This record gives sequence, structure tokens and C-alpha cells, in this order.
Amino acid sequence: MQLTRTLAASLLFAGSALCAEAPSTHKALIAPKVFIVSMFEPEAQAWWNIPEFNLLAHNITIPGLSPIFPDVHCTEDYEVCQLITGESEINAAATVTTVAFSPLFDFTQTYWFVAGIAGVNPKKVTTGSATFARYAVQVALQYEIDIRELNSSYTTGYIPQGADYPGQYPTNIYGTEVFEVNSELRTIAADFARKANLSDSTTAQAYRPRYKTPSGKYKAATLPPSIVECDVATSDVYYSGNILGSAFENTTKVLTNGTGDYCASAQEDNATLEVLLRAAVHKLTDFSRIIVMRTASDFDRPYPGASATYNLLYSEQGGFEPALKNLYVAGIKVVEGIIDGWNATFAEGVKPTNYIGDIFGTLGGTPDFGPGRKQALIDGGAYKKRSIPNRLQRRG
Ligand SMILES: *[C@@H]1O[C@H](CO)[C@@H](O)[C@H](O)[C@H]1NC(C)=O
Ligand SMILES: *[C@@H]1O[C@H](CO)[C@@H](O)[C@H](O)[C@H]1NC(C)=O
Ligand SMILES: *[C@@H]1O[C@H](CO)[C@@H](O)[C@H](O)[C@H]1NC(C)=O
Ligand SMILES: *[C@@H]1O[C@H](CO)[C@@H](O)[C@H](O)[C@H]1NC(C)=O
Ligand SMILES: *[C@@H]1O[C@H](CO)[C@@H](O)[C@H](O)[C@H]1NC(C)=O
Ligand SMILES: *[C@@H]1O[C@H](CO)[C@@H](O)[C@H](O)[C@H]1NC(C)=O
Ligand SMILES: *[C@H]1O[C@H](CO)[C@@H](O)[C@H](O)[C@H]1NC(C)=O
Repeated sequence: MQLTRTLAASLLFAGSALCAEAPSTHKALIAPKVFIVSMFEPEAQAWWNIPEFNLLAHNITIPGLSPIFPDVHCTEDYEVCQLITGESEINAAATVTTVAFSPLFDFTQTYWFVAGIAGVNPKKVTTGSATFARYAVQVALQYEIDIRELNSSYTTGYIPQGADYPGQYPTNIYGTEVFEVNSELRTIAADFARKANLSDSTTAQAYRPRYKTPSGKYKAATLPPSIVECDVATSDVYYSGNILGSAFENTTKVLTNGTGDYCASAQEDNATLEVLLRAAVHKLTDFSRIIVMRTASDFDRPYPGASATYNLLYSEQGGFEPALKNLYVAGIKVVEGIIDGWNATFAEGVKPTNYIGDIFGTLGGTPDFGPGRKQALIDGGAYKKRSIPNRLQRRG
């Protein structure tokens, strides 16, 4: 495999101008220690013009990347690289597939560092914080009926696929509903990030007290930014409000069998993880080397008394700037921690003690969520044999 890829890479370099700039080491594949996954330009720029390294030393154009982000960026020595997916699940899947399966790279020892901003659950975190996930849950992969066409038995319009009511476990499984990453690595990464002095804004400081309530249910939202280990939801739909916030909190619980702790919402992570999993099946990537960090740019639901539209469209929460800044401020500690500890720890890898992978158990082991490999494969593949009507035939 290694030989084939080296050969393919040489052929690529020799045969065409695919690279804006071909790496000087033609014989060796590019083997980054850390690969930063950014989703859009402001997240990417947070890592440019920093004193530690120059990610723009090499721009490598790869066919298949986003039309607006056509290059992978790498430092002079290729130890740290960065891609920019473009936003939402389709862009993330297409871009990460292009890179993960590219013959230019050797990713067998690479740490994938998803570093993006996110909306956050005020019960768990405040703006400016950096969250580190163990689970990523594709919360909107469900049926949906507008709540106005449902009766009072329904508290949300989202119904798990193959189920009748919210809160039930889905019986139609696509395989991307939940990913679980290395929780030992997550803790190490979060501890690195805790060395950072997080950035904040005066606007955010002025906004947070609005989440004070007598019960203290949003206490986390009123505190200064911090590092929090909690889970991320993925949805193409950029949602806001109490009902969807609560609905997806519940979906996370159901899909992770009660273990997941929903705190951040983004539009890409499960797509990225699905690709890294498919690449891991072919030993191109190591699924135990993934860190998912999301910094908090805004709240997913309003403070008590305010509306969902105000929260989404009109509020000045002051979290966007510090969230972008903290991608670098917290993230650089993670990158440096990995590189400085390479020989001692990270070259060999951090052994996970938890299950890692998807709901099918694709990488081996026994998922600690989902109905078990056997049933998941039945629910995922054998639906045609079942005689349950319409809703099961309409999967796409
Ligand atoms: C890489 O691209 C960036 C813009 O995206 C540019 O600023 C930088 O100079 C380029 N680097 C090289 C080595 O051409
Ligand atoms: C609401 O609709 C569901 C599905 O049609 C039905 O089973 C249930 O009895 C209805 N509940 C009420 C309170 O009307
Ligand atoms: C953290 O940064 C703030 C300003 O952003 C500064 O006032 C404070 O002294 C810093 N604390 C430490 C421990 O570096
Ligand atoms: C989430 O679950 C809680 C507890 O079961 C329930 O009270 C709440 O209505 C659910 N939220 C939604 C939007 O369905
Ligand atoms: C790590 O190991 C490599 C190869 O053995 C060596 O060249 C390098 O100096 C070591 N780095 C550190 C920081 O010890
Ligand atoms: C997760 O919950 C579902 C639905 O309640 C159940 O069928 C399944 O066995 C549970 N899986 C694990 C690993 O506990
Ligand atoms: C999405 O990925 C996160 C990790 O970032 C994982 O916790 C979650 O279970 C995944 N969800 C889905 C539906 O794939």
C-alpha cells in the first residue's frame, strides 16, 4: 500500500501541475503530525499570521477540494497542515474524502484536529469557551413534520427515522448517526487547552448575565469562558430556540444511550468523522487520532424572556470574535502539546479505553451506543424485507 501510494504520488508530481507548489521531498509522502480541519475562512485565518508557524508556506492544490478553498496549506516542514472544508455536511464529506484518500499523504500517524466555532447550549457552556467532544451526533437525520401540523402529543416536529414519536430509538439506521472518538486523547487535548488564557469580549461579558435565572439552569452561560468536555451535534440546518435546543439535546441522549452530553452544534463534524472512519477501514487514517474542538460563538437558545428570532438574528452576543480567536489560543496548545510530546507519547499513539467508531462497529469492538452491530446492520441494510409502510420505503 505504502509503495503504491508513493508511486502514485511521484506520478502525480511528475505528470502534472496539480500542485500549486510540489513538495521538495518528492520521494516521501507528506506525513503531517497534526492536520487542522477548518470549515470556513475566518476559522482558517485564525491560524495564519501567528508566531508559532506559517501554515501558508506551502499551498497544495488538490482536485476535488472546494472551488473556493482549493488548497491544503502546510508549514515549511509539513508537520502541520490545514484544510478548509466549506460549510455544511456535503462540503465536509467531499473535501475530507479528497484529502484522506489522496496519494500525496501518509496519514497513518496524523492527528486530525477539527477546530471550528459552534452554537452552544447555555446549560453547559458559555460563549468564548472551547468544547472537546467524545460523541458527534447527527441530530437532524430524522423525519420532520412542522410542529403546527402535529397534535399535542408531540413536543417537537423531529421524529427518529423508523419510529413514531420523538424520544424513541430509530429503527432506520444510516450509520452516521453517532461517532465516538478517543476519550483519553480528548482529555489530554483538553488539558493542553486549559493552559491557554482564553480571549473574551466586553460585549460577551455584558450579555452573559441575561442568562441568570432563579433555578440557575443556565449558570454555565453566565460564567467566563472555559474549556469543557462535552459533545457536538451536527446538522445542516442552523437552528435556534428552546424547542429545537431541547429536541436535539434529547436526540443526543437517545442516540448515545444516555452517555452523550449535548453542548455544541455545528454543521460538519459527523461528515468529517464518517470519512475518517471510511479511510481508517483501509488503514489510511487512525481513528484513535481525532480531536473535535468547537469554540462557542453564540447560544443555541435565547435567555429567558427573549425570542428564538432575537437569539438567532438580532442579538449582539459578542461571542464570534473570541470564539475565532480561541480556536488559535486554545488550539495552539493542543498542536504544540502533540508536537512537543511526539517522541514520548504521540508517535506511538494514545490508546483509547472507550469504544471508538460508528454505530455499525465498522472498526471492530462493541459500540456502547446503538442497538448493537447485528441489529444496526439489519436496520441499516435489510429494510426492504420489512413490511412496514411508506416511511420505510421513502429513505433516500
Ligand atoms: C498560499 O496562499 C495564501 C493565500 O491563501 C497566500 O497568502 C500565500 O502567500 C500562499 N503561499 C505561497 C507559498 O504561495
Ligand atoms: C396525536 O396523533 C397521533 C398520531 O396520529 C395519535 O396516535 C394520537 O392519539 C394523537 N393524540 C392526540 C392527543 O390527539
Ligand atoms: C489573561 O489575559 C488577560 C487579557 O486578555 C490578562 O489581563 C491576564 O493577565 C492574562 N492572564 C494570564 C494568567 O496570563
Ligand atoms: C426532551 O425531553 C424532556 C424529558 O423527557 C421532555 O420534557 C421535553 O419535552 C423534550 N423536549 C422536546 C422538545 O421534545
Ligand atoms: C524525536 O525523535 C527523532 C528521531 O528519533 C529525533 O530526530 C528528534 O530529535 C526527537 N525529538 C525530540 C524533541 O526529542
Ligand atoms: C441503546 O438503546 C437502545 C434502545 O433503548 C437499546 O436497544 C440498545 O440495546 C442500547 N444499546 C446499548 C449498547 O446499551
Ligand atoms: C457526529 O460526530 C460527533 C463527534 O464530533 C459524535 O459525537 C456524534 O455521535 C456524531 N453524530 C452522528 C449522527 O454522526
